[in-house]
Formats: sequence, C-alpha cells, structure tokens
Amino acid sequence: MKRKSFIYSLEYIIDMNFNQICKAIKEVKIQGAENVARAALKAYYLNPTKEAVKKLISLRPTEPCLRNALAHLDEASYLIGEYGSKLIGKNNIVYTHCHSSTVTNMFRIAREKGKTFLVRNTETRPLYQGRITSKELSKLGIPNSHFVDSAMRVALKKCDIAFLGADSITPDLKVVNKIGSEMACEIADRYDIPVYICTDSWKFDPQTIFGFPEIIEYRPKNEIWNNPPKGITIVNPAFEKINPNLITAIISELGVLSPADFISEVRKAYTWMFK
Ligand code: RUB
Repeated sequence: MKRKSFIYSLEYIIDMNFNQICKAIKEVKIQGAENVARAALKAYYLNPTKEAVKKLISLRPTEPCLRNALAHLDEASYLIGEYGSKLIGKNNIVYTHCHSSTVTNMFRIAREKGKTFLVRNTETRPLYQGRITSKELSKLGIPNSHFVDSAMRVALKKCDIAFLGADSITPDLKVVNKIGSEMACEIADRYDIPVYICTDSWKFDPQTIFGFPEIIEYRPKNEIWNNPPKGITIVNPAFEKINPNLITAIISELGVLSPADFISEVRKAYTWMFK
C-alpha cells in the first residue's frame, strides 16, 4: 500500500531560500529531527556546496538525522566516483550528454587520480545543459570537445565508454534521463561502446511500484520556438526512458550492477518501500 507523505507541516518552506531555511532551523521554527533533516536537504539542493553542508550541520548540533541525510549524498557521490573512475582507461575518449553533477564529480575524481582522458559531450537543446558540463570540465582541466545534438553519432562512434546520469529508475529496470539519452545508448550499442549510468540509489522511484507510471515532463514550446507560424505543434519532451538492454551497468553507492541487480539491491536496501 502506498504510504502517506508526512511532509505537509513543511509546506511553508517551499518558497524559502537557503538563508531563510537556515534561519528557520536555527530559530527552531522548523523543529523535530526528521523535519529538520528534510528542510536541510531542501536547503542543500538550493546550495549544494561543502560550505552549505558545514553550515547546515552547525545549526542544530544534536541532529544525526540531518547529518546522515546530507552525508548519504556525499558518500554516494564519492563511491560512484571511486567505482566509475576505475572504468576509464588511459587516454580514453569518454562520452556524456546533458549535465549530471554525479557524472562530472566522477570525472573530477578520475582526474584527481591521475587519469588522462578526453570528454566528448553534446549540447542538449533546447536548454544547453551540455554547456554547463563543458564549463565545469574546463575548470577541472579536463579536455573536452563539444558537439551539437545532431552530431551525436559522430561524437560517440570513436568513444571508448559512455557515462550518463539518471533522473529516475523504475522497478521495470527503466532509467529515465534527459531526452537524447536512449538515442545515445542505441548509437553506443551499434558501435559496441559500453554505457554506464551514474546515479545515487535514491533515484529509484517508489511510486512506480504501485502502478503509477513514471511521468515524462513535456516542457513549454517557447523553449524551442518563440513565435512559430500557426498550425505547427511544438513537442518538447524533457526526458526519455532507456531500454535496460542498452545499459551495461548502473554505478551507484551499491556498486557497479546490471539494471536487474541494481533493482534487487535496492529492494534489499529499502525493504520498507515495497510493503
Ligand atoms: C538533467 C539530467 C541529468 C540527471 C542527473 O536534466 O537529465 O542527467 O538529472 O543529474 P535537467 P545528477 O537539466 O532537465 O534537470 O547526476 O546531477 O543528479
């Protein structure tokens, strides 16, 4: 049976910024260990930096729930970096699409370990999140070649390995990620390039266990074309589901696992979700 959400008492923080949430936690306007942890997670998402983590932890020193929630994300990111970087060979050409902080962090760790590799990435129309990836890689000193989306096959076919992020993973083994991701996987399959998904296990979507389909977000048409002539229907899907057969493995804090093994480890790790 689907459980009720208990976060109704925190609705008022939805419009708060990072500093306002910190103030509310400090002044005990947000109280109760679990509510403090939930609010801190929201604040962390608004400001995902090491300084923010330090500040959030300092607000209520007797709150291990808050510390554990924040630590999970950092620990998972660290482990994904450790596992993923091992898969990058010397002077590899590596592909990625869109912007995944988990993938970029893994590249950072690989670089810190002395791995030399070149990243090829696609720009990700219409919002160009691929540029964020390119900018971050440049800052990290990782050589990077940037391609338009329609050059995806050209970008990919000489790559040794591909890494993508995930927005959601469903019990029927589907990884949902930025539009273009399944196309990238199909091209990679054609050229025998292994594809790894880098993701925290929290991307598993428990709602889908209860028969709710994973909804694919369709975004406003003006992101693509501001004033198109009449009679044109603009279709702007933000995400797509990837066929699990096209995924070599999912790299998470649970290990480097096939989609089926990943789901079975998630089932063990989060038994309460399946009741
Ligand atoms: C971003 C996207 C990313 C995942 C994973 O899409 O698809 O691959 O969100 O990101 P959008 P992360 O730009 O529309 O949010 O690894 O940072 O969780």
